[in-house]
Amino acid sequence: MDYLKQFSLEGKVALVTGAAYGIGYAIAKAYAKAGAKIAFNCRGEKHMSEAIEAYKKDGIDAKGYYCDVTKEDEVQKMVADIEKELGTVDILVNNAGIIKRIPMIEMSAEEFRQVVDIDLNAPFIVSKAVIPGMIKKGHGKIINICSMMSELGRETVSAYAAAKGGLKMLTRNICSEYGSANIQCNGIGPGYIATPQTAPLRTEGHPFNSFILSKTPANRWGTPEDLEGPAIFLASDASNFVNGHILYVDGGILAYIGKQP
Ligand code: NAP
Ligand code: GCO
Repeated sequence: MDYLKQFSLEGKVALVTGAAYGIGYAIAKAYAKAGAKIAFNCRGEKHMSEAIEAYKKDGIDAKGYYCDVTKEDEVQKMVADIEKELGTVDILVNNAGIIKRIPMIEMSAEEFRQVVDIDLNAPFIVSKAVIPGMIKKGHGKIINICSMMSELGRETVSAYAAAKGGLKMLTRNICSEYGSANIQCNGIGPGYIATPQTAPLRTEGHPFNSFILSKTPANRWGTPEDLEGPAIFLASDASNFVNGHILYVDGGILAYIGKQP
């Protein structure tokens, strides 16, 4: 038996939300290389045209859709358009997300709600839109991009940690509710990855940079490419009996007390 075949995504349709750049882009690129047809969304014209250009340069014919994942009508239309143009969504990666780093007592309720809306409510909305098609097709894969903040807190990220903790439990609940329809729903919990989202933490001399290196056995920031293999695994037949699991891809941070100063 060709063991690599079980990792193939040939003939599959993958929707990766927020995949104009960053982690989503890397995952979508990896899925395309594994044989999947790619659909992605973002909100702005500039990011969309730059992304289409970048995918083309990587030899990928990705289809971009304008969609704010917090808006259920836009999501329902995007999924219907994907089904018309590419086919039923076989693989969904709920990747779109934001963070606001504000001390909790200085954060407005509106700012808290905005983070939870994008990082938790949106994965519910998009999953709800694709699950009926997956049930009809007899299989589906949903991968939620969680975070180390699904397990740990830190100063200034209360909304983000609450949302990502909730996303861990939404992952387990989709597993529980739709596992019998042969839908596997798992999470990926990236560690600290070098993307635009963490750029403010990686500026020259920023104390957070040396802090993270001291907490990471691999002694480096992760790259979006570090997530490609785990994402392919969870989207492929190789993980058909893995369900409700959060796979941490963090260079060992969660296992490590930190380097002695
Ligand atoms: P990023 O570079 O900031 O990219 C975020 C993406 O989400 C962008 O494409 C953005 O598109 C999209 N997005 C945000 N709000 C949206 C909305 N309402 N509707 C549609 N798209 C929206 O972030 P990243 O570092 O790649 O992170 C991607 C995911 O991984 C996030 O869920 C993040 O929480 C998670 N994560 C990141 C790290 C890390 O260290 N970087 C670690 C753990 C988990 P627009 O162009 O439309 O804004
Ligand atoms: C932060 C970072 C983290 C990472 C990631 C860690 O401010 O602490 O942005 O939240 O983005 O979620 O897994």
